[in-house]
Amino acid sequence: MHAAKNTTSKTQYFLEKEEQFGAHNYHPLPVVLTRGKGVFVWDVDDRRYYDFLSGYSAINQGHCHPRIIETFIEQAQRLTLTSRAFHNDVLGEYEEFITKFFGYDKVLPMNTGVEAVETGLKLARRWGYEVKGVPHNKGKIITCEQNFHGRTISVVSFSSDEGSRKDFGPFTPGFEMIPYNDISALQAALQDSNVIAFLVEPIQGEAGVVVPDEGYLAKAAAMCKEANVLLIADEIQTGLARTGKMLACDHEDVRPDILLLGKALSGGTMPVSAVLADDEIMLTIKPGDHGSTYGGNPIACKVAITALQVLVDEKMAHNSEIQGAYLRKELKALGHEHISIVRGKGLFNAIVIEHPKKDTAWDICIAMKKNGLLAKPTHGDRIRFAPPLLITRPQIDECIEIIRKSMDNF
Ligand code: IF1
Repeated sequence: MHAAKNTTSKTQYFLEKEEQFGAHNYHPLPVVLTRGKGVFVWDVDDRRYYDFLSGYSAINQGHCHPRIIETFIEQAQRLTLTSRAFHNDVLGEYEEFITKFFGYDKVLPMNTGVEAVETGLKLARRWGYEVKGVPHNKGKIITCEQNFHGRTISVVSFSSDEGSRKDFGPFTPGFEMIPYNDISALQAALQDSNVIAFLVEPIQGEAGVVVPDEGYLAKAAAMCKEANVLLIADEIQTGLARTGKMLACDHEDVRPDILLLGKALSGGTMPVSAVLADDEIMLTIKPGDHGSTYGGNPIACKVAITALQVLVDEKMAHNSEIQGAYLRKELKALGHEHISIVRGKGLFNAIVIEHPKKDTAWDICIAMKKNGLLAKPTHGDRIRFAPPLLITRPQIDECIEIIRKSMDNF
């Protein structure tokens, strides 16, 4: 009944199909999209929306970016997959491009974000036993409360979100959780000589865009170095210009030992992830020790080169910084009684809703949808605002107007 009030019969048709035949592991907004261009998406009734989620930051370059799509199609017509059993004429070119781009000796290509995380953890453990000399199977990896790194059993083994873990055990041992943005907790955890690595998001996305104190990352990096512990930065969501720099780590001139990338590495066209590290770490993995059928496939390689090039050519980090600051300023200027917090960096932002009614954030998202803007609530009271990075100032003005109008009813 509730859904029917907000949807047309055409939309309802698609909602019912998913409800009947798909697993119920998501609860999307009742909108059915059929095409996208730049900062916009259109639904099956041809209504246009601003996309303020950007596929959880996979669409930083904008929907269906012409250069990325052209690259995709060109390579798709030529060679799509060789597996890593044979060489192809694209992989090496991509490996050279991305390692020089980010300044690392080597790259290990994977597909999804969580595969990059798993790969980073495996690499760290190998390095811990074979280079650092931690006693076998005694290694520990430090992670943060409220983290989000993906959905595999090992990765949810160190999640603090009950829903992500309930009845999925037994879990993988070897992880220790500390509070995020807490330097003394990290200091204490690093006392243990069996600690191999510290895995951290430079800004916590799923937690509701939690930006740590200035200097946190730099201090953490220095302390890890001092303790001979690897810093693994999960930049799968914060990377690739989202926060106003190419990497969120760049805000504090931090160079992680292991860098994890995903999402926008393909501009939203296919799952492409990457793990970057120097030889001392990367060469601990030998032929046959790790891999993936699709990792480093020719389409992914070509698309990733173009996706990175587009970010640079269109100065998307700069635009993210400028428009992000403007968006936060205008959100604060709304002075809305139910917006208790506006926070973020670049175009990676969230508002926290304070309202006596529990589902207000969801209801606000439904109202914004009606007015032509799509955003997603998390944790019941937070709404993420993360549009594609090519959004312009007049477009932000229009979006602020939509947000204001949508919130006036609450
Ligand atoms: C879902 C969140 C975003 C990530 C970081 C690794 C991964 C992700 C920092 C895994 C994935 C996604 C997955 C998506 C929801 C989404 C999300 F709300 F859950 F936290 F973006 F904010 N590291 N994040 O954010 O990447 O394997 O999915 O490619 O529904 O699970 P993946």
